[in-house]
Amino acid sequence: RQIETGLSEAIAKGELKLVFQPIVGRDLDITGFEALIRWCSPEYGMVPPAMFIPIAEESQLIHELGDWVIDEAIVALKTWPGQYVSVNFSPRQFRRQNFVAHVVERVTSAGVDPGRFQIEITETAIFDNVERAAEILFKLRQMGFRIALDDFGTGYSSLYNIRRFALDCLKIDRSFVDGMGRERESAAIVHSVIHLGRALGMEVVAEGVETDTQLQALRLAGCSHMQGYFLSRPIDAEDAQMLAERGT
Ligand code: G
Ligand code: G
Ligand code: MN
Ligand code: NA
Repeated sequence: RQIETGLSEAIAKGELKLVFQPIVGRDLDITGFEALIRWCSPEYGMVPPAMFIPIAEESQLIHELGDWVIDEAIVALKTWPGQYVSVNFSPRQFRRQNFVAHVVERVTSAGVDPGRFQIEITETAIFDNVERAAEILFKLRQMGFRIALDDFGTGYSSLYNIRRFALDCLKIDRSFVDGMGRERESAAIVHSVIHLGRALGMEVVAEGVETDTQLQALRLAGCSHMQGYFLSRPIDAEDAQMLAERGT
């Protein structure tokens, strides 16, 4: 409860910041950045999002927080040459009434091309109302937004979801990338998701690339995009802008 009070004041006090982790193509060219929230609290120190997002999710706070993230992502998009920004949306944000109108309003009124704004959701967000989710994603895509399915492979009915929904990008969960070098099962799953994505014309991003060995194995497997500490940790907006302008 205490965290909730601190969190609701954190926005006004400027204690939140957004960091950006590059997403790179095969030649290490930067195609986008994932926006990740950080809370630097004078009271609690650095609070990881895994700790405060679930708390925010329990109340309306998630909407306030989410809007702040959207606006910060928009600021970044206006300063970078052409890359996209991938913004995480939690299930409750996605279920919000008028979600589509809300996001469209914020992004287009800022004069930002929706084609550079990627909406990252997990299978959990769509699971409880598949019909409604399909409608929302279809509308967003019609408006030109990019849609990514995050943590792919860890949710329910994965294959059903990619058949049913309009998606631009599949993000292979880092647990599979991590297991690739050790287990035949993980390697096989990574390979098949890469092929599936390719066959369906989707971008596939392997998450959690931590070693050169993983990077090479993913390249060999035909993976088009990668993200992880080996390539870059999440960095602040100024550093991201420099990378974006340099391109690699
Ligand atoms: O950055 P880190 O790996 O610690 O993030 C942990 C979790 O918090 C991830 O699952 C990530 O998706 C989530 N997260 C990070 N930033 C945001 C955000 O801006 N909004 C939402 N809803 N989730 C976020
Ligand atoms: O759930 P989601 O995929 O949005 O979570 C992204 C989280 O993964 C971020 O908190 C980010 O800090 C973290 N992350 C990014 N790259 C790596 C990596 O190479 N290894 C690990 N362990 N975590 C990573
Ligand atoms: Mn994510
Ligand atoms: Na993920």
